Amino acid sequence: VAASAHTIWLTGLSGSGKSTLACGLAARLTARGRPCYVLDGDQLRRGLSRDLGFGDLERRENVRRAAEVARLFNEAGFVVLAALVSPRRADRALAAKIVGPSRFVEIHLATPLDVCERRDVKGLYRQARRGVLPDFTGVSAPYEAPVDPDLVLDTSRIDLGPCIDIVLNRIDQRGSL
Ligand code: GGZ
Repeated sequence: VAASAHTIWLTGLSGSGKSTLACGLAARLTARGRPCYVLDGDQLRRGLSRDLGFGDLERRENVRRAAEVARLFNEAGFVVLAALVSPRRADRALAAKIVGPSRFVEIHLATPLDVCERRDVKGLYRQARRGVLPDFTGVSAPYEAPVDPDLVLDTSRIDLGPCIDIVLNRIDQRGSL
């Protein structure tokens, strides 16, 4: 079991659809009888990464911790659906190294900034534009798009159901399930 457990790493802006896709994938994998675990940056920051902010170094540490947790779950046989903004290329490379490159599937949720901002589910973009929330990815902090991701998805153009199918097909092809 453990040998086939992968980490599906979803990277993208706040509001790009990472958590929704991670949960949708988890539901479908569970229905297939695959043990899986959703690792959500927003949730991690309420516990394991409670001490971390959003500066470059602290994001790097947050990503590192998430990757270490992903590795443990993979070793226990769980497919991990990781949903972290993880805006830096170098930090995602570190995550891949920790998880193991052969087990790491990188998916870029490339939903355009203006769409994410219009969704503004939590009102964070509004706060970021007003200058109340500093270092906000896409507004006042950088997002480095993956150079060679396994998949790129724009959730403003593809509905959740088809997105889930595309990801599952891609990882089936890779022999990752
Ligand atoms: C980016 C922020 C910030 C700043 C709070 N920049 O859409 P959300 O709300 O639920 O997901 C975002 C989450 C980002 O945490 P991550 O652990 O995924 O980030 S990273 O991988 O960069 O460490 C967002 C919210 O926290 N949030 N402030 N300044 N996102």
